[in-house]
Amino acid sequence: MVYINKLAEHVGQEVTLKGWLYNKRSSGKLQFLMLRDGTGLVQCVVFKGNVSDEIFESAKKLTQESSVEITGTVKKDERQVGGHEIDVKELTVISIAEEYPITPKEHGIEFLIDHRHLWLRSRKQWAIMRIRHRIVKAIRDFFDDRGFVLFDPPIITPNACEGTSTLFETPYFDLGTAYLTQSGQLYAEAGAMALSKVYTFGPTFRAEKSKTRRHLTEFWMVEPEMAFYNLDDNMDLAEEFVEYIVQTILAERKEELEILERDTTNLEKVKRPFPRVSYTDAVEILKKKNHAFEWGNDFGGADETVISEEFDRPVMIHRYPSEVKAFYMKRDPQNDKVALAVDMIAPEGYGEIIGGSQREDDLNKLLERIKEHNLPQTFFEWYLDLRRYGSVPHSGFGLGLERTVSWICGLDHLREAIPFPRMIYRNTP
Ligand code: NSS
Repeated sequence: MVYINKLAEHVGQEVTLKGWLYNKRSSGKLQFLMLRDGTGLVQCVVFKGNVSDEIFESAKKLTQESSVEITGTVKKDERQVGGHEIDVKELTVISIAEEYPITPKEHGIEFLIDHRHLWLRSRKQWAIMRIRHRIVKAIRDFFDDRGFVLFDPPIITPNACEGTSTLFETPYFDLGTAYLTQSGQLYAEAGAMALSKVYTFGPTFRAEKSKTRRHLTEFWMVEPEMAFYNLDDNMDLAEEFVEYIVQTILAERKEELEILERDTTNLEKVKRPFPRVSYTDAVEILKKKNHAFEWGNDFGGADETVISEEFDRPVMIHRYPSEVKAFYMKRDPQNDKVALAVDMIAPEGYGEIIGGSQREDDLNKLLERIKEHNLPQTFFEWYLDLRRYGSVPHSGFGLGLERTVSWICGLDHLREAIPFPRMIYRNTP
């Protein structure tokens, strides 16, 4: 058996393909079967003069998404999808599909998501999943090649990391309530003290009440954490990382970006250095554009878009008011009102893709923060130990995988960036 994406190696040869009927046209003695096998599409031509009557008849009976085995000769033909065509000699039906719910006509988005298990077979979804996979590989290659160790944090945790309002609870035997992790960061900090540079990569959970196109309740996040990195080192790494992901996809997923009709002009500009502006200066940008905003608030999606329009590549906003940021962020020694935090905002209205910071490494200050945030100190004793036993400056960030996929693919909504999206009003299929 040969895969469609390897046909170039078999021009002039007879091959056997296995797959599904994507669509079909016929005219008299000819039937044109568009076959998909998960690696690509190829047109298979059934000519009445070349095959038995049985084969010609069984080709006629094939419905959309029927599974089939086809043997024929590979011809090079640049005009065809994928650049090849198959001259069919043999055809065996594996399974005739019932009437397929997804047809070439336009379907509403709710209908498509209800049929997500089938929708994934469509050309655009195929392209998105292949880009997602390549982004995941780029992420792992980037860190693996730079001496980072993959470090897997637990998913079941006893407490909150990013704020108590978005926790998913689960009963946990005699120990009461446990929570699904919102971020592996606190554990990654322990990892960095043991291994110097680590990254976590896995699903995280947030009971977000928001119904926006930028929120999922289950999403994947990659979180590098580095001992002896300050905020500037952290930003250097973040921009190198995002440049690497985008440039890798532009180089290696051209066909998929074309299928998605992604205009890549803006992606091509994603090169270091990225602009860096302080939160305070970003507020000034908003004011200059007559966009009502008060210093001290967190930016919403609309604010982020207005700020990012000032720049032609991702922008890093640093030093946010400490009040709106998490308890573990270090305050700026030059100005106690701001935290050594950084968010990276993607261009084209895609919003925040990275959130990170330098961490508070002073035991007493961290204890104060835990009290201010009304967090139960007993649960954080292990985390405080990291400051008791050889505390060092350290930093890290988290990049949301689906937001990155959505931006690079040019999608309208995060729900197409993950195989089976989980949102406030949807946990099926
Ligand atoms: O809340 S974050 O801004 N930061 C953290 O969780 C830190 N603990 C990361 C760290 O420093 N190690 O989330 C990080 C990113 C954010 O920029 C988004 O890209 C993504 O995670 N994110 C989400 N993606 C999809 N859906 C939701 N609900 C979501 N929330 C955050």
